[in-house]
Amino acid sequence: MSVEQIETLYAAMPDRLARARRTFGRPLTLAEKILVVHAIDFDAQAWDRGRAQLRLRVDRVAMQDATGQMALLQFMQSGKKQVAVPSTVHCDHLIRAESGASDDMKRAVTENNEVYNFLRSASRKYGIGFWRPGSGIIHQVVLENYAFPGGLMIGTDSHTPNGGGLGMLAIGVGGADAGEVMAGLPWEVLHPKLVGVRLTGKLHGWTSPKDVITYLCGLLTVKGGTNKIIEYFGPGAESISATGKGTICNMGAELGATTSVFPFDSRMAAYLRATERAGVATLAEQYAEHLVADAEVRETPGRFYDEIVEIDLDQLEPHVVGPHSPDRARPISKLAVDARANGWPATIKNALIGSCTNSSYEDMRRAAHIATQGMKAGLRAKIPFLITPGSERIYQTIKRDGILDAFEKMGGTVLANACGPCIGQWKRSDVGRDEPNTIVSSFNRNFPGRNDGSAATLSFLTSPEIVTALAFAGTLEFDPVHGTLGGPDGRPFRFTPPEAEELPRAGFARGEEGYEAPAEDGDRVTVEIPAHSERLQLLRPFPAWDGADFIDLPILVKTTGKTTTDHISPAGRWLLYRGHLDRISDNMFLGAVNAFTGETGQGLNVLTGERGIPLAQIARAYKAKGVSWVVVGDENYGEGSSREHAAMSPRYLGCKAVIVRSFARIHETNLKKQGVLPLTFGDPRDYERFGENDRVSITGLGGLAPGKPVTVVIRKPDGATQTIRANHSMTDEQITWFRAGSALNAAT
Ligand code: MIC
Ligand code: SF4
Repeated sequence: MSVEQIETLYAAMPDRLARARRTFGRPLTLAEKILVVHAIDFDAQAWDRGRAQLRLRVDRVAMQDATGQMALLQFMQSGKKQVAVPSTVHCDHLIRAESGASDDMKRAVTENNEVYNFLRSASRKYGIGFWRPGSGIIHQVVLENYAFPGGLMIGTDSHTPNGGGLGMLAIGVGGADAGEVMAGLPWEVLHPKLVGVRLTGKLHGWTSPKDVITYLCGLLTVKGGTNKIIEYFGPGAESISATGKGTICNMGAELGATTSVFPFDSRMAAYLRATERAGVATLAEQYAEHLVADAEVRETPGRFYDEIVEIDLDQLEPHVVGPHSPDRARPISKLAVDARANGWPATIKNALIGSCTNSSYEDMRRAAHIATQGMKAGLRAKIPFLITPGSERIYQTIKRDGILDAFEKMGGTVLANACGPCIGQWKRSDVGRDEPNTIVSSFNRNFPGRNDGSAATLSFLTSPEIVTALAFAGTLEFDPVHGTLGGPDGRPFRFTPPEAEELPRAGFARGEEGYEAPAEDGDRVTVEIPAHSERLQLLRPFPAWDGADFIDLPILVKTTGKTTTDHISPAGRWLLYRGHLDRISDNMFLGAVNAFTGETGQGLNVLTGERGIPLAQIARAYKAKGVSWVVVGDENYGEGSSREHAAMSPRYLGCKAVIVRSFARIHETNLKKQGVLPLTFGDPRDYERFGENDRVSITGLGGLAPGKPVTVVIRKPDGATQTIRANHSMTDEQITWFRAGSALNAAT
């Protein structure tokens, strides 16, 4: 948005907010202010947290290259000529880390040519800004260029909340949501509950923004934030830089939170000025009282938030989380003991810094401060040390300021400005396929198989400065905060706490940032999709519901334990097929653990009796016979990413319903959008009732209505039946999606 458009938004705030205070009869939190200002129709809107469906006008849409393909393919089905809101595409996920930035970039551009041409031509045609491969990771580029206090954006990536570091409500969604908003429809979301996090004290020494969020992950768990906005406030907030706030909001996705946000302050203004947006900074300063929670809320928060968490930054220790889940948290001082108790290999094989979560100038400088200390003591990295800068601007700046040089001298390799190893785009040759091994990174996710495709890799997450110190030690036994390392002279060496400026003194260096504006006349641009592409496939609408109940459907899989989107639709090499629904569907449930057999990704074809068959193959066999199926799952099903392939592939291969203990927000919406029934057990123990050879009927679908449970009948192989209730959270409108076969069918 231009400064003028932001000014128009801000100018409307005083009146709108005063009206909301009158209607609610109380002061407002920051998140509420942003929601109120973006309501399509304030008066018609129900403002009932945890229950009402909000209809909102968003300021911006951002898409990355892996999810953006489906978002654009769906937008194209709307038949619109131009996007209705400012939108951008960012090429970051498809670049594989192999031998360093320059070679990796060349290879990516060749390998992904077809996909990049599609994204570029569609962007040019429909009025979308296009950020070339190498320009940086979506969230870093958005923070540098587009995020602003008080704004509302959606992004086809779960870490979109990064924008909360600049006081924006930035929310991760599936591609269907993005496609609809770009086609001019309002954006709908369940009115989130509000968690207030009051920060006191100051960040200091080794403790960094990452520790605020890893600590919180331990406290609230990966589902603690579902359908909630985490709003930070309190005197400690101002001790955190804008990019540090970005780190905290970014990784709020690991709590399952709808989004996270910080109040506007001087650190945000400084960042806006450093990124050449002084006009926005001045405007925000002028309207500052509207870009923070009301005074009464800050003074007596307990009355206005649904939950309150207090964190004293003075007391907070650096934390390390993992392996396999970001909420497995402990302070660094307990890491060695925990590793020994669990038999995790202490030797670290790789140390990685960067990613969208932690690749700011401040992060890199703090890590470089540790790197320089280590080298002065005569040490070098004991293990491979990989650095992914978040954007071209960061890359150019850290190069100019000698930071890259420090990393390289210590033995590090600089990778492209992209997601790389964070999303399995990492060609690793240092360990055998199923060899248990330990890695540490400053990333945000660590589900099994995430980084290198191997579930045997134990991935720990912590701040970039701790990762850098661990790279010198090569072992989880080392605690850089309290311990010493043996220097080459045999004398014990102790790191001093990292220190860094948050913003480059000489300003950011600007290289070729790689932005391409849309065409003046989109009508003259053709979207490039080669006829027999293996990577891109135009979508065909899913069939509408035929009006019949679902009778005697087999259970394709009953998953046990964590079933993240990485389990349902793995990334890594499968990223190749994100624009080709048929091809990517071969990855369906490859990472899911089958409760019936203990196998991963495999199961029983109940029609033929064959065992050990990949689940996607079984689904295809059922589909060929016209047999639909259901999935049974556990808690927080669909946790993690926004990739709607985890809903589209099941839909495409014949899934009618997913019945679980609980859902993660984005995935539940994605299932609804694609016309699959998302159901939760009336009683969580009902999960135990489902057996491998049972058949499942879901009845009364003609009378599907909001808040009304459906009946699920489980028929056992001996013919005995058990009837249970299952709940859904569909609104009237969402029920029309189910009937039409998908949200897109309902809209067109
Ligand atoms: C992730 O971090 O899991 C991803 C890869 O960025 C995903 C998006 C995708 O799968 O393309 C996300 O976070 O939404
Ligand atoms: Fe990319 Fe990793 Fe960030 Fe997802 S979490 S956007 S894969 S860097």
